[in-house]
Amino acid sequence: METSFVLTCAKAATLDPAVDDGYGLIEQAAIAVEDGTIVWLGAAVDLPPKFAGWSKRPFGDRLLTPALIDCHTHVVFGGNRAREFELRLQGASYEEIARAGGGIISTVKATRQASEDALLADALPRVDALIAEGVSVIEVKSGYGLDRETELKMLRVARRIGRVRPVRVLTTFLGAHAVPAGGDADAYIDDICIPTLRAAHAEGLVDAVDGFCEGIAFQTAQIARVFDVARELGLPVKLHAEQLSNLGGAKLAASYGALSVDHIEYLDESGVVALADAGTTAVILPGAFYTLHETQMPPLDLLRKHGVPMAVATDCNPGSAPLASLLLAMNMACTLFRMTPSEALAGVTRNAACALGLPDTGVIAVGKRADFAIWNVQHPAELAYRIGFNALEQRIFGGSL
Ligand code: DI6
Ligand code: FE
Repeated sequence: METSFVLTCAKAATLDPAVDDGYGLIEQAAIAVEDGTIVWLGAAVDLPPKFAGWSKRPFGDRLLTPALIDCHTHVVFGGNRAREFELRLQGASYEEIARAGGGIISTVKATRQASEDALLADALPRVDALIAEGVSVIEVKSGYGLDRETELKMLRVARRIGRVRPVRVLTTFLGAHAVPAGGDADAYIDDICIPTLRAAHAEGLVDAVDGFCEGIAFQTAQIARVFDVARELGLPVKLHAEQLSNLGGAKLAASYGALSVDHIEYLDESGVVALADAGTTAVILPGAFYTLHETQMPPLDLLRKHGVPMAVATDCNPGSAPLASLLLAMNMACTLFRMTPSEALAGVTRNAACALGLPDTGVIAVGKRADFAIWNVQHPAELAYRIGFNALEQRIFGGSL
């Protein structure tokens, strides 16, 4: 395997924010890669002579973008919730099903029963679907265990995904996802969730800490106790916030310097300002909005007004977003929320990297990882425009063709 080469293509969308076309386009581009890292990029006619002898990888009339990043998933879980889908179609709401012991709690039961190998085998097809769309980084949350053993099992499975597939996996501890059946929320946080976080961290299984701040899950004061421990352990935080109501979760997360707040359909302007001040990324999850047939739209105009970066992710999970296509999530963000195609592409590349605190990927620039997606399209707007069509020609992962 050659470790240095020069890629050429008709167009590179670098996602360089300094270029004001929204895509950072370079026409007839060349990109020099050495040992998995970008060492030069620009117009092919300007390629410096020192790269002239390097082997060439011509991609003709193709479009090249950074490889995609799915910054919010729950791809590790047992079973599925197709029955609940049927109930919702008969009129039951997501909250009613959750309060009746269905919802997240039914997936918890299935996940506790599944072996590590079975969970991995179930997760891989979902991961493969994402990789097939040019994804190079996947965030994976725990949160369907709600006991020490199962939360650790989920995180070990997430780590294994990164060993058996050519994809980087970032793990997020989501012990504060739901109150176990028959349990007390405060006791669960103090006696199970926090000790489990410490154990998972000690085993090197946690890259970030998340929670579900919602009427059907946890209050801000309970999330704050988890975040205090995250801070003590030096772990970054993120939060499922203002998805079904506004409890002030985004402001709480911002006060901890959160990497991201996710969902945020009910976020108001004071919450948006808090995100802007903290440098927190807003993660937009149109798959859950679509699946739950929601009507409250996330405040995109306010996020734009205050300069909050927006990411887009699948939220791939068995209940509110059985979605394993990041391209479809981009299309939904545009069609449902009026995001522009360039915002959607930034949302699954540059801003998704910010949502994960990953400085080495998400844009095409010197010094970044050589993670690319090469598409059989003429213009980057085509990526969000098509529905149910994957135009990926090739993915390059860490310089490996
Ligand atoms: N918000 C979500 O969208 C998922 N979790 C969360 O906190 C839904 C999880 C599920 O319904 O299984
Ligand atoms: Fe989620």
